[in-house]
Amino acid sequence: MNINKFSLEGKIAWITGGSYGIGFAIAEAYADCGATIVFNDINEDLVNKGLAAFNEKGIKAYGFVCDVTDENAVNALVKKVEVEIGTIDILVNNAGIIKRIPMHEMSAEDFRKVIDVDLNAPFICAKAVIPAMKEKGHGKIINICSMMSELGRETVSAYAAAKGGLKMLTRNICSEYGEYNIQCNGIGPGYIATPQTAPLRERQADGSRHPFDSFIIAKTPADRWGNVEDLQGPAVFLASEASDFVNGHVLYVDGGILAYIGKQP
Ligand code: NAP
Ligand code: GCO
Repeated sequence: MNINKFSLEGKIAWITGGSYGIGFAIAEAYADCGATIVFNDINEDLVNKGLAAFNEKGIKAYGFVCDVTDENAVNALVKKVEVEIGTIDILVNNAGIIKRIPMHEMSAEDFRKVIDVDLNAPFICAKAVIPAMKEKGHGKIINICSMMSELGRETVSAYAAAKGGLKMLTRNICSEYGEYNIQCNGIGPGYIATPQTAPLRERQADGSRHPFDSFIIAKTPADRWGNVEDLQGPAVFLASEASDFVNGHVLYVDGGILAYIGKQP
């Protein structure tokens, strides 16, 4: 097999919410494989934080302030990138939020906000890049799903609904655009140590592990939380020619949680 199938040389990759966390790690891996990196975040401070972090890694990245829920802003970003840098070959819908509130206490506004960022925005961003991908005759769209695309748990009703919907949006983009050589797949990270999950890992006052931390360790065959580097290889695979016949799939990178009933207490 030609190992260059995993190369991203000459490709332009847009990672939404890529200033830090999972998005940044994926962007770093794509840059290491030769891609030009475009990222956005919700405010200038975060974009500058991301630019500084990429610069520290020796990566020339293009950063933009853009709220992915704002369709006009997204379309303007894509147009600007196409004019100044080139058409986008790879889109990673990474930007996301979570609100951990018991459903009976959650406002409809909070529910809508999570759906807006975690489901409506991936639709907006994918819709913005598909026309040029159709024109070029190829494209890769990678939606960052979640174990909550498959499972529920207390307090994450909006997030699970959004990520479940994102799994089906992934399958529908595959169905509608596969004939144009556009592959749309998901990555379903398990529990990854990032700012988003920091509240679930905080040490207790007595120095003991957070109960949820212990719970996840017992549910994970790998016996550890994931780190952002665990996602880099799968993300490169799904962005590269090596996955041209993989479409509509959610690749779970979860250390085996979804396969495991959990360690007996
Ligand atoms: P994170 O640390 O919260 O980072 C999310 C990024 O998206 C942040 O830079 C955030 O900016 C940005 N963002 C949020 N709303 C945005 C908007 N409207 N427009 C533009 N950017 C926006 O999350 P993460 O842990 O790296 O997770 C990244 C993705 O993986 C998310 O979709 C998450 O649901 C998913 N995921 C995470 C885990 C995990 O265990 N960490 C597991 C499965 C799936 P702000 O800082 O301003 O919010
Ligand atoms: C939670 C966590 C999870 C992870 C991830 C798991 O509160 O349960 O935040 O939702 O973020 O989505 O795959």
